[in-house]
Amino acid sequence: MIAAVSTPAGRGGIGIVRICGPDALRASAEFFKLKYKGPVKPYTFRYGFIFDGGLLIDEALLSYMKAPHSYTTLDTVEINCHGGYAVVQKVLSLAVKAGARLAEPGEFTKLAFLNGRIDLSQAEAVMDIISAESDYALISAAKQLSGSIKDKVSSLRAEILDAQAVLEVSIDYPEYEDADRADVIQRISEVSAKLANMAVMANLGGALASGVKTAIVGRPNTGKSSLLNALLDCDRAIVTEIPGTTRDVLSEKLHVGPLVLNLMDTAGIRQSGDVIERLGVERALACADEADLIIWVLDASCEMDNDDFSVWEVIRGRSNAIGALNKSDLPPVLRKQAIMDMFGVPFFNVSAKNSQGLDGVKAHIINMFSAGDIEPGDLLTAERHKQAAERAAAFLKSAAEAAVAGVSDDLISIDLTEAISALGEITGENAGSDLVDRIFSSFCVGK
Ligand SMILES: Nc1nc2c(ncn2[C@@H]2O[C@H](COP(=O)(O)OP(=O)(O)OP(=O)(O)O)[C@@H](O)[C@H]2O)c(=O)[nH]1
Ligand SMILES: [Mg+2]
Repeated sequence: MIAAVSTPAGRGGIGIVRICGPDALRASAEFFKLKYKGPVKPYTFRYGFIFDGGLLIDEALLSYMKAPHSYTTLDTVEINCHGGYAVVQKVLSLAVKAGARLAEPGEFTKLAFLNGRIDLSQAEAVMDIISAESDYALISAAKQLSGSIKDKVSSLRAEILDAQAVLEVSIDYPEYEDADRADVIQRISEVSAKLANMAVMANLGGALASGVKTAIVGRPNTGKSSLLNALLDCDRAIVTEIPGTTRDVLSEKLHVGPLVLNLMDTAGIRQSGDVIERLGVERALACADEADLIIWVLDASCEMDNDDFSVWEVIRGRSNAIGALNKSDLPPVLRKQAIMDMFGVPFFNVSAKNSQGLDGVKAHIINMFSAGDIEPGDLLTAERHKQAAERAAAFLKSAAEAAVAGVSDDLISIDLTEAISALGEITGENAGSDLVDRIFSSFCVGK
C-alpha cells in the first residue's frame, strides 16, 4: 500500500492525499471518521473528519475507487482535505501510520502501466499533460493518453509481423520464395519510410509540444536584447549602447498564439579579445546550433559590416531562420527587399525601441510552425519515441536491402524482430526495467 500527496505543496483550497493498495479503505478508516455511518460505496464521496487519535484535524471528503476500475487498477482512496502544508502532511503521516509507505515519484502511474491498464506512451502522456504549457502540447498529450501513439505503433507492428509471417512460411516452403519476397520487400520498405518520416517530423512535434527553441542572434548592438524585452513586454535584459553588453544566454518563455517560444537572447557574435565575451559568443553559437528557430537581428540604420556577414555564415543553409531589420524608427540604410533578395530569408521591419512590427514577426512564426494542416496528436513529440522510430526504420531498411541482395530469410527475419522490439520500447512491451524506472522517476510525487 502506498500513499502520497497529489496536490502541489503550499496553500490551496483543497489538498488531496491518495492511498492505493488492497488495504486502502481499511487504512483510511483508521483516521477518517464518517459523519454518517454505513459502508463506503465505490465512486461516491463521503463526508467526514480526520482524527489523529482523539484529536480532530480537519473536515474532509473521501472517495473510493474500487479495483480494478481505478487509475492504478488497485483499490484507491482519495482524501480531499484542506490544502495547507501541515494538514496534508498530517493526513499523509496518518496514512503511513495505518500501514502505507510513501509513494515514489510517478508510482501510481507506474502501477497503471505495470498492471496493463495503459501502455508506456500513455503513461508518459500523463506527465505531458501536467507539464503542457500550450494548447498544442495539451491536446497532443491528451490524444497520446487516449492511445494515439499506441494505436499507430501497434498497426505498424502488425504490418511488420505480417511480413515476417510471410518470410517464415517461405523459410519452411522455399518454393514460395520469389513472389513473396518481392511483396515482403515492398511492405517493409513502406513501413520503414513511414517510421523514418515520423522520426523526421518528430522534431517539429517536439518543438511544438515543449516550446520552440528560439535563438535571437546577430552582431553586437543590433538590438537583440531590446527585441527580447519588446517581445516579452518587460525590461528583462540589460540594454546599453555599448557593443558586447549581453554575455550569458537569457531564456524566457513567450506565448504566441497556440505556441510557446523559449526565447533566448544571446551575446553579439564577433571576434573578441575579451575572454568573457568570447565565452558568451561560444554560447550564442551553441544556442543557434540547437535552435528550432533563429531570429537574426540586423541594424537597419547602418550598413552591414563584417560581423554581420560572419553571423550570416552561422545562419546560411538553415531553413528555420527569419530576420528582423531593427531600428526602423531611424532613417533606413538597409532596405527590406534588397536584404531578402540577398539572403533568401524572410525579413521584417521592426523597432524594438517602439515595439513596432512585432505582430508581423509573430504571425509569421505561427505560420511557420502551424505546418499546414498538422493537428496536435499527428506527430511524435518525445525524443525517446523519435529515437525508437529511427531505430525501427533503420532495421527495416537494412532488412529490405538484405532481401534485395538475396540474403537468407531467417537473417532478414532477425532485423524485423529488432524493428518490432524498437517499436516495443515506445509502448513499453520491450522496455527494460531501467528505462521504465528512468521514465517514472521524472514524474511528480503523487501522480
Ligand atoms: N533607435 C533605436 N535604437 C535601438 C532599437 N533597438 C535597440 N536600440 C539601441 O541599440 C543599442 C543596443 O541595444 P541592445 O538591445 O543592447 O543590443 P544587443 O544586440 O543586445 O547588443 P549586445 O548585447 O551588445 O550584443 C541600445 O542603445 C538600444 O537602445 C530600436 O529599435 N531603435
Ligand atoms: Mg544584448
